[in-house]
Amino acid sequence: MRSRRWNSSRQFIDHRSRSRELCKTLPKLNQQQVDAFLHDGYLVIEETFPAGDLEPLIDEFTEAVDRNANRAMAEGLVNALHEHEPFETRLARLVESSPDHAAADDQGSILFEGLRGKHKSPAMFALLTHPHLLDIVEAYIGPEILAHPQFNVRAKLPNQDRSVVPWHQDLGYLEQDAAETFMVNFWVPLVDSDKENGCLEVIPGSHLSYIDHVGDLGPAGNFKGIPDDALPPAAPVCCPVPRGGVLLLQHRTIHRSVSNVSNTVRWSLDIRYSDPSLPTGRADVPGFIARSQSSPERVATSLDDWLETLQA
Ligand SMILES: O=C(O)CCC(=O)C(=O)O
Repeated sequence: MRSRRWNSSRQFIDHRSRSRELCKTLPKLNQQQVDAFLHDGYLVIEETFPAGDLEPLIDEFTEAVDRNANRAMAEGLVNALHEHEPFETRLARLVESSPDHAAADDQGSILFEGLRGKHKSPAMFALLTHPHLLDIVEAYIGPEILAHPQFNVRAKLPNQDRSVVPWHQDLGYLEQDAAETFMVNFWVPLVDSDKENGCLEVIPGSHLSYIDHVGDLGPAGNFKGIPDDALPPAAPVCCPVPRGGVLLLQHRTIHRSVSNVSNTVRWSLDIRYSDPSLPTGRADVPGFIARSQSSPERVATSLDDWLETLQA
């Protein structure tokens, strides 16, 4: 195992003084919270936006689950629609009751269409450009903000090995040209999240160095990550986050998600932001400009603008 100390105290100090200036305008972050994220590499903010602001996205996923259920029924993958189950449980009941559980639960199953990875929709665009999220990002990197191309929606089902994510740093999933790009990463649950339904755990202070990642980790062997014997000694912290809250992470903060041992689906998004002038670690996939003081005309104002950047 080779590890590399991140020795950029200058960048650290610059961010701190910038944030001290900007956080005065933020109703949602006090100075202590601003500093805690820089110092610890993570921060739970319990009330980030009114939970109702997540409804449009939840409605889109609810419709997708219904559409997928009907297709799966037509194709014989499921034999009950479970249409009275709520958002929190319907997908789990569909998969569990399938006569071919392995096929239903497969990542490529029609039951998960539109419910995994890079969901691009009006509600997703609205969430990515939510002013409260962008205000938080601005406190750390200033008013030039790129919605980073790496983001995910995750429907983490009960007792589903393939969605248990081992210890890793998000930088381990990016090209290393992004090593010095300060990123503000948000983990956004769409339902109340806790240890039982598989929330995240973090290692405080682990954001100061990068540790090489290896493959085939996690109970299903499907993720890159950091082996246990290479982890720093600090005790992990479990980070339950209520719906309407977020967990902030830096791109070197070591974190994992634990198994969902509840009987509900732990729905979440993970999204990221960085300065548009700095490498994203995903040179081949564009993000979009979510906020810009210097070039407001470059800001994407709709889903169409976002989709256009992908074609450029
Ligand atoms: O949501 C999860 O289960 C894992 C999320 C994660 O590890 C990440 O966002 O990097």
